[in-house]
Amino acid sequence: MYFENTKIIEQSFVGDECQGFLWIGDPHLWSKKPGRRTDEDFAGTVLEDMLQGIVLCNQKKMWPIIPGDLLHNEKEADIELITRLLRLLKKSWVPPLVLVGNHDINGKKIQDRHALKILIEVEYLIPLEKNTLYVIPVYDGKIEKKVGIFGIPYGEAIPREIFGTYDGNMKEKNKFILTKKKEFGVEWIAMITHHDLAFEGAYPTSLPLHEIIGVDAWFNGHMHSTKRPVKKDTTSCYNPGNITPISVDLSTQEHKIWEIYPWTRTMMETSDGTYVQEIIGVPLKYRDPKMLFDYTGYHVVPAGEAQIPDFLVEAPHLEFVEQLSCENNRRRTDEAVNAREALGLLKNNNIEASDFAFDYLEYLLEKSIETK
Ligand SMILES: [Mn+2]
Repeated sequence: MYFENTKIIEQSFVGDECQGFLWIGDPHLWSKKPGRRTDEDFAGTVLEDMLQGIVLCNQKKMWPIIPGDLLHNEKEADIELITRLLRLLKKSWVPPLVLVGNHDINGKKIQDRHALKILIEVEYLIPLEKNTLYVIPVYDGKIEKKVGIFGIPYGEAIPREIFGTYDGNMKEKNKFILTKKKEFGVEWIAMITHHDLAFEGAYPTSLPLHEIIGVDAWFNGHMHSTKRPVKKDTTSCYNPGNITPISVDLSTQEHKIWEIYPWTRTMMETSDGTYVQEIIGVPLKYRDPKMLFDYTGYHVVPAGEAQIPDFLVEAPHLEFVEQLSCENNRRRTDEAVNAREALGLLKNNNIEASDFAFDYLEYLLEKSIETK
């Protein structure tokens, strides 16, 4: 049972006010700016997008969820940025729930040297940690119902069940889940992850989606493009996408924040024609994609038509090179796009950017070794 040693923390200080949750995907707040962004003040743009989310949360009494990568660089040490972020978080009616993403930290565990830790320490953020289930009362009409919410930080294994496995038929399984939820004092359970998952059009080595017995809704950050939901037996899987585009390939995606109402009976279609509970996308302030990025020298090459450089073809014994060389595998990943953007900066002889590019390349290489 995944929830064997799980701490249950009741967040009852909101009384019967909370109406639902709001998804504020991967902000990537940074005191510098990603390679091709043209903003005078990139952090200001991201904070403005986040503020739209916080204002909506305050109006509608929704609990903000930040599914990882609140910060773009784990070495972030810009006091001005932290001050501006604190000023924003102070405006929220409740401290946002936050998951640790791959950009927030270096290594597996969040530590005192990470900027994110300051915000958790002063209780402006509530960390979604391993083995912790937050129980939040969420109002449904006139009735208060309890929602359970927990997170799996980046790099941690995703469970198949939370209350133990069950092999009986569907009806018996549902009864088992219901009984277990009652024991934990919740009626609906959401899990937040920050992983590469096999939604439509995702990277081929991404993790498969599957039922997690006991989890009603599985929400994933990390992948910045909006994917259609997927239904896996009793678990609905969502990948809503992030708020501010940091790479050119997502410049034209309509960036949204997403309202999540655990008790809604309104449904939305999945990628295979089944139905899951609806989440509602609220578009952020429109910014012309042509103004957001510098497209100088940028050529959009459709997947499959790109030429593999000779030096890559000559090194086929490396698995990541094989992956790059395989036409079907030529898809974007968050890390690869960022590495490419960072390398763009490196070419301009920017020392700080070269550190960043080096870190990314090291990370990519480590990742390709891990998947062997
Ligand atoms: Mn991200």
